[in-house]
Amino acid sequence: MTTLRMEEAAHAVLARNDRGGYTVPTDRLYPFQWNWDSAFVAMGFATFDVDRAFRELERLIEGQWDDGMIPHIVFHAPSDTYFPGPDVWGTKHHVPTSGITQPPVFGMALRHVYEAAVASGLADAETRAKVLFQAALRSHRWWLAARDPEDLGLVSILHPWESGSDNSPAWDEALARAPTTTSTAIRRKDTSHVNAAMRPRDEDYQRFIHLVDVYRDCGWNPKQQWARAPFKVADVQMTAILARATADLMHLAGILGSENDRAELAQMQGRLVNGLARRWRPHLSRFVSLDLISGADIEAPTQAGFIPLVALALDDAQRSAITAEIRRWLDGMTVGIPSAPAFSPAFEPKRYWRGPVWAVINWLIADGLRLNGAEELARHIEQSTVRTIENVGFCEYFDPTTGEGLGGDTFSWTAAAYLVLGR
Ligand code: 2M8
Repeated sequence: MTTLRMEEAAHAVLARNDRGGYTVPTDRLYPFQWNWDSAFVAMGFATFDVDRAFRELERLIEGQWDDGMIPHIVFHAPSDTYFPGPDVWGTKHHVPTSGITQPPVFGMALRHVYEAAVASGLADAETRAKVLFQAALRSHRWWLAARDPEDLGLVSILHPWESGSDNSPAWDEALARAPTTTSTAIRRKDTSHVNAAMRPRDEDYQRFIHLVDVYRDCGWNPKQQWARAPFKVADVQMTAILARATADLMHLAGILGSENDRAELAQMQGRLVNGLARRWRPHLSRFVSLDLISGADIEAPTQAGFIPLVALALDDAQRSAITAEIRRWLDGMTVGIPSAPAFSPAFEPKRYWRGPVWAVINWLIADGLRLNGAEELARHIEQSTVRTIENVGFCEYFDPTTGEGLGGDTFSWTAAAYLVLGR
């Protein structure tokens, strides 16, 4: 297909997954609105329809909680093709939602969409962006209060689903402490849509649902959850995305907020950048998350170790070490960056977040490399992502060893990544 035909095909994927101002990740497998998927999708829409891009973000914050949290799933309309649905979460929000969150790409998306709207002359851009700016600011306040109560300069996940990298090898040790017993009956639907060999294992689901049971029993109260959490990881991927989104909001504060908002964001950003900078490990040439229950570094190699590129200005030694490490992970692969490298004992090239390549991860890492002056490697990653999508379609993820498309097809965030990275 020509590039133009592929762009039309990407628009068609987004149109097909549109459920009325919000976009499902893909039909049946994920029939609701997901938090970070929608942020990426909004940036994809911004390449051709800024009004619809705003709508995506506006619909997401319909699910925002009073305390500021933006949930990881908003259940706008019922569907029985996904587990766990709203009954399992039991959050009692007026729009049904899950009770956990996901990476706050929202602030990055807001800047991207707002700038595209201004460039295209959208009449109500500022009014709409102001509402979204306040929602983003409230959610960042929630992050620091609820998920960094000990002032580490790092925000924590209490559930692997929050990371977006559900069954990443990074969580293996920490998740093994969560029991496999559940009070909720587990009725997986994912394995009826997608080959079970490409999905998390049953044991992972048992632990995932055990955690949901614990937090539901806390009445979704952040303080109680923090005190009782059997899984608590200060995650460098999450912190980096939050720090970057905070910088993007600071940039917008001059137009969309007040001087106080800007000062508050600057203070948050300083705290996060300092916390993140302390997670660099020279002997690994990447950043590492911290298991707050054991107190140990999480050294298992995963893509998360490179995500701080989006938020930090690395020094020369760090920059050459991290780029060499990324090149090592790409070595021998048909397409990179693998979510776990081929040299890792945990590497499974077809199993979800244990090896496959994800277009949105490449998007973030390429963006961070460019910010850090590694233009050539950034370009290489973007182009190989675009070529892979052209070869096999808008798949959920890709086998790094073969370039094969895996998981769900006609996937929204892959279409959005194509539109943004292909420009
Ligand atoms: C995957 O996660 C959901 C749970 O949130 C699932 O497997 O049921 C992850 O890839 C996550 O990052 C993504 O946001 C979601 C929807 O695409 O699917």
